[in-house]
Amino acid sequence: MRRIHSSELRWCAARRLLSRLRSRLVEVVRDIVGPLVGALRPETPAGARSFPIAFVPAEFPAHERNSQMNDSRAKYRFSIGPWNISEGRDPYGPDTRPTKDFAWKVERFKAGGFDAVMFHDDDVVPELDSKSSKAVLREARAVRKAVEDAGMAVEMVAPRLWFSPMTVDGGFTSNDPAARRYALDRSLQTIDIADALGTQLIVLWLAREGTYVRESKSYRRSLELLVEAVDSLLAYHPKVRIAIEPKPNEPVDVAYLPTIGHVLAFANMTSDPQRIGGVVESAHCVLAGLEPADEIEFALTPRKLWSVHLNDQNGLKFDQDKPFGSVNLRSAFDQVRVLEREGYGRDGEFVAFDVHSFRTTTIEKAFDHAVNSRRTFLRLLDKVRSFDESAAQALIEQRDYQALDQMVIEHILG
Ligand code: XLS
Ligand code: MG
Repeated sequence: MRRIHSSELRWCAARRLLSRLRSRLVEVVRDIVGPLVGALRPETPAGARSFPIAFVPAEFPAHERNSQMNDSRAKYRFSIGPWNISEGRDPYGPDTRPTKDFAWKVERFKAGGFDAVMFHDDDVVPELDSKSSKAVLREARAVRKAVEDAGMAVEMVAPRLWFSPMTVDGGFTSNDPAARRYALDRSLQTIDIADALGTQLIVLWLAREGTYVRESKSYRRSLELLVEAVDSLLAYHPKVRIAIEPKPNEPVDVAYLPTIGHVLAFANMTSDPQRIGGVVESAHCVLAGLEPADEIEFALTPRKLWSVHLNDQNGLKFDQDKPFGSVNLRSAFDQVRVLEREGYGRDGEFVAFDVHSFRTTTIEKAFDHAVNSRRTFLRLLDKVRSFDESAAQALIEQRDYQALDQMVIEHILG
C-alpha cells in the first residue's frame, strides 16, 4: 500500500470531492439540456447513415497528430510497452530471462523501428504506492526525458489495478469500499503521470472487474460503479480520453466489459461518451470467439478505435500474446486491410503490438517477437496494397466466393 502523507490525504480527498461535484453538475446539465436538444434536433433523413457515437477528436494534441495520415499510403507509427520485454515467467514456472531496465529496453524500441512507448503507471514509476506524489511526478518527468531523448513519444498510460493486495477482489467494482477508493485514487494519479509524460490517452484494461463467483456481485451494481469511476476520471481532467481495452476473461473467469461492443455501449452510460473509446486486442477477440478484423472495423466505423494491440492467439485457451500473424496469417491480413481501408492513424493513433517472447527465448533475442510483428505488419501492408480489389469486386458480383477465397490465399502465399 502507498504510504500517504496527511497533506496528500487531504488533497486526495478534496480532489475526489471536486471530481464528484463536477460529475454531479454534468449529470444535472445533461438531464436538463438533453431533452431540449432532442426536441430541437431535426429528424435524420430516411436512408442517411448516422453514427450517434461518432467522435472526431478535434482536441487531439497537435504533436500527436500526423498530417501525413490523410494520405492512406502514408507511414504507420508503431508503439510498444516495456512489459513486452518480459522475463518468461508463466503460472507453472519461474523467470527464464534476466530483468532489464528501461534504458536497455528503450534502446531496442528505437533500433526496432518503434515510434512510441505505452506504459502502465508502475512501468513509469516502479513501486509507486510507496512514493509521495511529488516523487512520482519527478520520476515520471525523468522517464519522459528518456523517451524524448530517444526520439520517441508516449502513447498512453494504464493504471495497473490488478496487482495490488488492495484489488484482489477487483478495483472499481470490488465489494470493499476501501479497495474502490484505492482504485480511483490510483487511476487519478495515472492521469497526473500521463500529464507529466505529455499524453492524454488513458487505457483501462479492466482486468479484475468481473467475478470468480458470479453470485458474489451484481452486474447492474458493478456497471453503476464502473460508470461512477469513469465519470470521476473524466471530471478530473477536461482533456483526458479513456480507451477501454476489453477482454472476455482472465484473470477473472467472467468480465463485465468482454468485447468492444460492450465498451461502446458503456461509453454512452458515462457523462461524456465522446471521450470514451476503445483498444481492440486481436488475441482478446479470439478468446471471445470473435473475428479480430470485424471487432476492429466495428470500432473504426464510429472512429472509436484509439489504439490497437495486434498479436495472435491459438484458439480459446490461455492468453498467449503471440507475434502478430503467428497463428492466423489470413486474419492478420484482414486486420491490416481494415486498418488501411479505414485510414487508421490519420488522427495520430499508433499501431501497438501487445506481444510476448516465448518462454524458450534467450535474452539476446528478447525483443525479436516485437520486431518480427512489425515486419509482418509491413509485409502484410504490401499485400493489402497490392491486392486486386477490382478483381475481387468482380468475383463478388458473380457471387463466386469460392474463387474469391482462393484468390486471397494465392495472394497471401504469392
Ligand atoms: C493485458 C493487456 C495490456 C495491458 C494494458 O492483457 O492486454 O494491454 O495490460 O493495460
Ligand atoms: Mg493489450
